[in-house]
Amino acid sequence: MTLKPYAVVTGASSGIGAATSHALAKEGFHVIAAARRVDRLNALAASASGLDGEIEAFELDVTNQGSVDALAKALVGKPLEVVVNNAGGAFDASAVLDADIESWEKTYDINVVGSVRLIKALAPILRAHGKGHLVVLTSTAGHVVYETGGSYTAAKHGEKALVNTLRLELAGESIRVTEIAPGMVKTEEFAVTRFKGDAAAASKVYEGVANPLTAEDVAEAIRWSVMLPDHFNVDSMTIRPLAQAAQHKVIRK
Ligand code: 8X3
Repeated sequence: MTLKPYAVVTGASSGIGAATSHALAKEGFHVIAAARRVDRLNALAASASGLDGEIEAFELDVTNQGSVDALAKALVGKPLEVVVNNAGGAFDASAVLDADIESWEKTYDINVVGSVRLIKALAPILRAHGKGHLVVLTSTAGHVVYETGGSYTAAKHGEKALVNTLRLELAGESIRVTEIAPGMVKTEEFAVTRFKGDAAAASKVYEGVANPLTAEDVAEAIRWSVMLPDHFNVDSMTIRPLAQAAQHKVIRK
């Protein structure tokens, strides 16, 4: 029996990662949904029953080399075709001169170093399979900066640089490299984490905005770029709600 193509999605326990796992399982992938919170992953896996593909939970911490190595080991010999590097996040909303150094380190560690760690570990498996697709979730914060966004915008600019470097270095191989850069996406956790659990501050981000993007909207952009023919590479896709014409141009009613 031929195995279904495999896809790894990191940060899969909620939001964009969970929605992407679902979208790819619907397309027939065997999705390895990876994150730290296994209870959530198990619920996600159960929700995929009846789809063409399936979701398998895998406990992963992208800031831990041993954890990433264990994922790579589990995938040796598997037909891994897609890696969606989605684990990341913002952990403060402070001006640079008020910077909490540990928060900057954490932000860089998860968004940039964690991405390198994952991609470095899994690229040999894509190579062994003969073709593959690395999809990296950056952010419009990787394209422009804004006040009190320093730790996150710096990390996302770094992650974008990583993706662009990788595309140059993998040129000539059958591995596609795509950056998906969402703007305002309303998810359960992103803003709440950034504002350290302050739900009121988090909800202000989306106040009066008609239809911020959803996790499912972003998953659709990822799904579309993954399902394109192998010769068709989306280098970078910027997606925003209609109410957000630019980082600082948000229409609030
Ligand atoms: C999240 C988008 O505008 O909060 O990646 O930087 S923003």
